Amino acid sequence: MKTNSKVALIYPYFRTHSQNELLFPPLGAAALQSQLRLQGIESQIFDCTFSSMKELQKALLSYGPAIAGIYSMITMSRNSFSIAAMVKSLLPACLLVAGGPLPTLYPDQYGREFDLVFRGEADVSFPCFCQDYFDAGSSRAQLKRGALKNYAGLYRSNDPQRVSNPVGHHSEEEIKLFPAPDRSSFAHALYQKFWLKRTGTKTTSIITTLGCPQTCDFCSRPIFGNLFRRKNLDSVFEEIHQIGLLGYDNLWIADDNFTLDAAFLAEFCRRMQGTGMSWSCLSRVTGLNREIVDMMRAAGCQKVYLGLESGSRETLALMKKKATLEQGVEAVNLFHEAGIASAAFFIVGYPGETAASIEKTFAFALDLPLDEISFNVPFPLPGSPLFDRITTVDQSKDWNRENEVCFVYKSEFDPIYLQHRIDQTMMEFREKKKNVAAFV
Ligand code: B12
Ligand code: SF4
Repeated sequence: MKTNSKVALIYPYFRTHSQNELLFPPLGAAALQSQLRLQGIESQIFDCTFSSMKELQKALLSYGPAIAGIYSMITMSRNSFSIAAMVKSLLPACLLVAGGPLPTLYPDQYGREFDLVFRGEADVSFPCFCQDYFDAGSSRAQLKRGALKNYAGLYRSNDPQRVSNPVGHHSEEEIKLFPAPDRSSFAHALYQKFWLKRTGTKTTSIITTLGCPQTCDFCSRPIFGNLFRRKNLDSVFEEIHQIGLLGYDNLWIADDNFTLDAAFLAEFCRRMQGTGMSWSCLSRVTGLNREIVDMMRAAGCQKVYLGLESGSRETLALMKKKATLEQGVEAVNLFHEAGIASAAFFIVGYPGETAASIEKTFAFALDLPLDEISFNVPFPLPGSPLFDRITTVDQSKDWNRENEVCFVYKSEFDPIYLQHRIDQTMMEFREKKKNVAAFV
């Protein structure tokens, strides 16, 4: 009898329809799917974005996987656990595996409900494990402790069979040989419909570099960490070509800090010219100058997302941002003058800041020629230095929606007042933009 050797990769995000919602196909699942297929393993992605729990249930029953791999992150933990419970009751023989940012940070919590957890970058370890599991007959009884030692980042919590393998990062040389993420099974028409309605472009995400060497206090980089690595630009441009064939005309570059390596950025910009595709990216405010910014514009860059974070020097120091207010102002002006739209993220209510410094942030945001602004209260992301410092984090609280103004720890600031001031500032910002548009 042929053993079942099918892998289901489940991305447990169901649309929230919140106004901050941004929809992108999950690149982690796409990366794993291409690696699994390279090894000849049958797999299917179940992207829940446009689906419902009922539809997922029906689709999983009909597919009948031997392994169900479920992604999880801070806004999706409840969904991940509900889906795991559903798989357990409907497909009891199916091996449950968790991966992604939150299982990486809380392997024990996930290990109680899942058979196994893969921490960190799972491009090589997870497909290798799947192959060995199938070769051994797809049975839980085969999961001997000794054999499980071979897979980087693998974690199993049940004593005395506990396994906790070290988490590693793939080297730049390895990454340069990885296949492009397999985007073939996503609902591209629905993603494009969403983006056309929202921005008039057909946007999708891409990753060209991994990791960020900075150490901002509030940031957690659970998967790619501090080690900065570049993909092979030949492969990146083959991926961009494929993305174009799927009907997209705009890229949302999801790298932690796309402008970090000036030589890589320059080569990217050179090759981007003539593709007819526009793009946006995340950038720090440091290391920029007019030449770089003009080059980005000539290559089709339409928007940058900047982590300005605060209008107060003292608060920037608390956040260990290693960027000055002046550098923030200069970056915004450079992009503005080059005709690249800029969107800025701010955090208000940082532990240790004052009511006066919060007001400085609101004033700073209104003063700059920015095209979009957004404010958040600090969210101590597990894995960040901020999280380690705050002792009053309520572990049972997580986000269910993007950008909620809700403290998950005992803060000295009143969230109702902050929400009120955020709403006022947003209203002032919209008014200012209207007046500028009328003047122009
Ligand atoms: C793109 C992105 C988004 C996009 C789109 C998400 C999407 N559909 O992919 C948008 C803009 C919508 C977004 C929004 C948010 N995001 Co976001 N996002 C990212 C970002 C920058 C890249 C994700 C990505 O594509 N990575 C590339 C792929 C290849 O990596 P990966 O998904 O991690 O997959 C690897 C492993 O995790 C693992 N793996 C993945 N899936 C599985 C499954 C199994 C079974 C296994 C075994 C392994 C495994 O293997 C993969 C290959 O190595 C990451 C930061 C980062 N650099 O990773 C943050 C990140 C995931 N986001 C984060 C956050 C906090 C948010 C928001 C809550 C922010 C906010 N203020 O609203 C929202 C919530 C969105 C929501 N939908 O609920 C955090 C999560 C932290 C946490 N502890 O959970 C991260 C890590 C950023 C950070 N530094 O804090 N995000
Ligand atoms: S906030 Fe940005 S610059 Fe700072 S550590 Fe995180 S990814 Fe790097």
